[in-house]
Amino acid sequence: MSPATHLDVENIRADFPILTRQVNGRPLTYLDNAATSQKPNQVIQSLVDYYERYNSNVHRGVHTLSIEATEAYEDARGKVKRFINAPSTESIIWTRNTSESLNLVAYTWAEANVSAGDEIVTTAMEHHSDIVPWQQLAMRKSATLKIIPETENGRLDMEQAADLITERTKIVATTHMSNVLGTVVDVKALADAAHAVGAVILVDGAQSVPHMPVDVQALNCDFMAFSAHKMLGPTGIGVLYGRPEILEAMPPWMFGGDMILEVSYEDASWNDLPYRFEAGTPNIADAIATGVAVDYLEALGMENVWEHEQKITEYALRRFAELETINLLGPHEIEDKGAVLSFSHDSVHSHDLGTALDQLGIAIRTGHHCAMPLIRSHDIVSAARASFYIYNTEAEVDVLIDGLKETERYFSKAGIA
Ligand code: C6P
Repeated sequence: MSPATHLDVENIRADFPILTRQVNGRPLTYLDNAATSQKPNQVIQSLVDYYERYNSNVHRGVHTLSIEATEAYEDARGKVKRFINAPSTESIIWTRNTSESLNLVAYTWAEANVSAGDEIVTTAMEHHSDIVPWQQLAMRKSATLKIIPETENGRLDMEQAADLITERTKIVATTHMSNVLGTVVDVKALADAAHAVGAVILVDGAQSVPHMPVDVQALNCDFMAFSAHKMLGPTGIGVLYGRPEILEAMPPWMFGGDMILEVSYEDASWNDLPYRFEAGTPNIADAIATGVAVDYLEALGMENVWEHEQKITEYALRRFAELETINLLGPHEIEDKGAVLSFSHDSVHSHDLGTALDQLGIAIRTGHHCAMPLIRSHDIVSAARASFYIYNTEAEVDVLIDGLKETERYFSKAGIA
């Protein structure tokens, strides 16, 4: 057993009502955190509190409820700014999720700045949300999409990255941490390479911001996208960070209420940042609850969150090594690896593994993980994935390993494994 970490996991678990659930007669072992995290009482209660006490629209009313809602909504933006060390609240745009944040950049900055013959550089490890918008943009603009490959040991090939980022590159779009391999990418090195040729860098932080200290200024990134639901917050709310001077020059994407300054029957002018990119009544309750999720994580300390997850992942890697018929994807060592373990079985389909584990109360994800090109590059069509968060324990890793052994015995008795 590894030594204890700075997180008091027992206390943390007491904040998450769902973790007391039984599933199929067993205590829930929730290992699907890369898909979405569970929510603590504090976040759930903040949603109830908003609807019970001060539900009203923001930026539009002079009455008390509207003022309270506006203050809480903007306060949450300030918390997010502090959490990722953004230079100003103007650089924090509320969106629906990571996917919308990435699309926002593709449809605004990139639409205005990428032309025929230009190059867009992304990586072999991207989620569909960070591939498809660039494919579509490349088609619209007759631009070229280039892919930085994965190395044999599950890292990003930084030598190839240096060759692929050229004077023609307009944008580098990279994940910070792969949702399949767990690989943590050296974003700072890519940012330096992008800036050296006058390109911008967009970072998909969906899997990094919830799990490690992230400082957008230290990383020197121009854009960072992430979702609240993977970091203890509600679904339906996400963030796009943008470097203020870049956002200032960016055309709006969606038009409507709150994003305008003046409107006549003929024309319109745009509101200040960040409202220019937040058309219509925003997701007020969920933005406020995201602020509460940030408070929760900050109280734990992101260094401690990362340390806890490194310990549990290291333990899981050791235990997985016992399973001869399981093939791990991505790095097999803890260096540059977050709390995501994807794997395939020699003969049992990942969906069968997932279904069998569910019978034991264990929730993992199975399938292509919205990263089909990456999964196929590993000569498989589907993988199983266990992913950990602040409330997971080494004992739960043991439950998973025992579950996999039991599943293997079942399938081998049936003559399948
Ligand atoms: N990955 C997973 O199970 P949304 O759905 O917009 O909140 O996040 C999209 C997204 C973008 N990038 C990365 C690296 C991601 O992991 C995800 C979401 C989930 O892996 C759901 S497909």
